[in-house]
Amino acid sequence: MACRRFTVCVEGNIGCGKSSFIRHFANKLPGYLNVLEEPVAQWTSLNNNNLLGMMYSDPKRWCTAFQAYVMLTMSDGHSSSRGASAPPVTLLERSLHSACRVFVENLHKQSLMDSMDYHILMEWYNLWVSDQTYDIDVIIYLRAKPSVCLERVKKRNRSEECDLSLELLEQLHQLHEDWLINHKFGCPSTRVVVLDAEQDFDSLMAVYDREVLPILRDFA
Ligand code: DCP
Repeated sequence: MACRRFTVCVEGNIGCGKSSFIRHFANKLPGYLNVLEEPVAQWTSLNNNNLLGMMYSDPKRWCTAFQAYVMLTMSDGHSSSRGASAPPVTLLERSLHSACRVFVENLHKQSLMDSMDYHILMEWYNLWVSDQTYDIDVIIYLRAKPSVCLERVKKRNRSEECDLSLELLEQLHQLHEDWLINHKFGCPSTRVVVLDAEQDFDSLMAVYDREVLPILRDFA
């Protein structure tokens, strides 16, 4: 068991509360977990450019560059969870998989991403995931209605997301459902735990402790 690595990945719509979930368990199990928060800071400061902001301002021009960079930074995260000195349990916020199965898929579906760009990113994705480094043991899907996510996005007021629409959240919600509930695309994990992420913060953390701590502790 000493060499076996266990990877848990948190997925869900923008604003569903993935960061709070990750920080909660990082505080709860210090030393047990290799916690990898999503590298949003890297996306907003690439060579002094805010690529996330550029993608929202002009998606047709920048969405491929942005998603290619997201995939690269995510791939770094997956790899770091396999290092010899990494703790046995890694908790990832999002993954290379949701970048492709949800975001790239949606941009292409909405005709914002060119078909050639889409196929090239998918070829990179297929190459990456043929390696076990990108396997996930458990996916925790924080499921919340798009309207609830929108309220939270508005409340946190991230400047790049000031024009984020309910329509976009509905599209992304449907793709999470297609991927994790309806199994329309290949799923990188045999185990998907679906949690209702709509309650208030304190009730949520109590549910998360009850449902997720045993999964993490099983391996830690
Ligand atoms: N994003 C994107 N494409 C990706 C990953 C993220 O366009 N492949 C964008 C969507 C958001 C921002 O990056 O504007 C961060 O999105 P996440 O949902 O990954 O993270 P949040 O911080 O919104 O998560 P939560 O609110 O659940 O903590």
